[in-house]
Amino acid sequence: MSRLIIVSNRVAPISEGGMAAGGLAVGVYDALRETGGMWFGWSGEVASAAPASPKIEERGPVTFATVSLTRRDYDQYYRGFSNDTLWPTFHYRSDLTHYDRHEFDGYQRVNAWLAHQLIPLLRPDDVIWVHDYHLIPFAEALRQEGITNRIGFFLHIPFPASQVLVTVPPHDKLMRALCCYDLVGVQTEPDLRALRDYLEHEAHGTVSADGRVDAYGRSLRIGAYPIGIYPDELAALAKEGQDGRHLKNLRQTMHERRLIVSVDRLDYSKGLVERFRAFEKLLEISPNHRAQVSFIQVAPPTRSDIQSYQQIRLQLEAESGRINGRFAEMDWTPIRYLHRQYERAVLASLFREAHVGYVTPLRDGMNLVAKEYVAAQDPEDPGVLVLSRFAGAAQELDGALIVNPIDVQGMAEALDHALGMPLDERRARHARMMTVLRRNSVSVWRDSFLRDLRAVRQ
Ligand code: GDG
Repeated sequence: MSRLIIVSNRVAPISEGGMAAGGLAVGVYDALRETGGMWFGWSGEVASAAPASPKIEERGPVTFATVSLTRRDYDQYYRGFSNDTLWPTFHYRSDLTHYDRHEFDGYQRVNAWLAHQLIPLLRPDDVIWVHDYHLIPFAEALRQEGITNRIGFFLHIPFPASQVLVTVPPHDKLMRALCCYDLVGVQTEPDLRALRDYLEHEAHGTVSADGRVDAYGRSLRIGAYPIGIYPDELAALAKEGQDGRHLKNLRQTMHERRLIVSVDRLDYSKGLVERFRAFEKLLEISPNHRAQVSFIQVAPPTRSDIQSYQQIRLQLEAESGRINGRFAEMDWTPIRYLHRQYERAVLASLFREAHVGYVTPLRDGMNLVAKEYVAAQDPEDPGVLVLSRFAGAAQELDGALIVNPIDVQGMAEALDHALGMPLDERRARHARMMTVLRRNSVSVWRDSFLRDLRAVRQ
């Protein structure tokens, strides 16, 4: 089978045991190990000058090829256009979108430069799979240098409604570039409908019922490929951690209280402020939960050099302080807000310990935490997932209590419902969701995308 080349903004650091930090990295790494291949992208380093060529590391059948970025490239391509223009817009936060034409120029320049760095490493029959919004123009840049290989693109974040996408001034250039791929994958059917709508009504292209597109003089395919996890591996990890130090310490401080858990990068798209207020509302409207329930929010820092991220951090610190000040007692802190990263195994066992998984983003491409929470449960005595309807995962996880994260009162009621749900109902909901997680695992996601990519132009 032809060699696989993965291109992503960051090349995930793979630890000695071969396990990377997140589900995506593990899933992609497995595919590389099976077929042999290369993972190309940014090393995460910012250096004073651009490297002449990528740094190459071989590990078994997988080659890692990484480059550093200059400060200017980082500011324009990564911090600027990717994370201060595309990220907020694609998450329906046009109010936070900042646009600077020089940053867009930098975004295109860095994409072209990255493509140029990859070309000497390519073989004619390689299949190239590019990931996420940082790299929309990557295929166009390769095509301009005469590369004819099959190239696929997967968007991990939501594809926004046309009327939102057109607020990005260079939307037409972005979408022309997107059509240089052979296959474009998005997470869910609503994302696919939004993409189709843009292609038909803004680009004046045609899209067939089975996803064949003709637009901007190019032919390609589009499809929905919901990303998954390895549910059974996560369950095993969660079980193993039950007697670990972190869990023992936690239990000692809980005194048999019920536990609600959330884990998110500290990002404004994750709906943290509304979530804190809904927990406050729960304590307000159901005093029986006071001193009986604790809420742990793990929120590791992310993109902290962007102003909107500094603001959400301040807001959250203020909210958790205010709510704790209002309800805490000598021996009970309602919200434990942890602004730091934990090991994957610790998080998995924390999920298993929690009676409620509280996952309420304002918008999310998929949200793997929702899936991980479900997989981590004890099937005999599972917890309940409270899930935002605006997470891609809500399209699949119909055993969750689905909420609208804007509706603080509605979320408080869902928490109350979850905390009181009888065992039979919890088991039935959990079993239903586990069936879906096993059916749509990360290997199914990857294999179906790659099968469709390999099939184009055959
Ligand atoms: C993007 C899209 C889409 C979190 N804190 C820690 C930690 N995590 C892990 C989680 C999970 C992953 O990071 C986060 O994945 P999500 O899917 O929840 O969210 P994004 O980071 O926004 O991911 C999203 C995803 O791409 C995949 O396509 O689902 O919609 O936005 O695995 O467990 N891991 C460790 N320590 C932490 O403190 N080790």
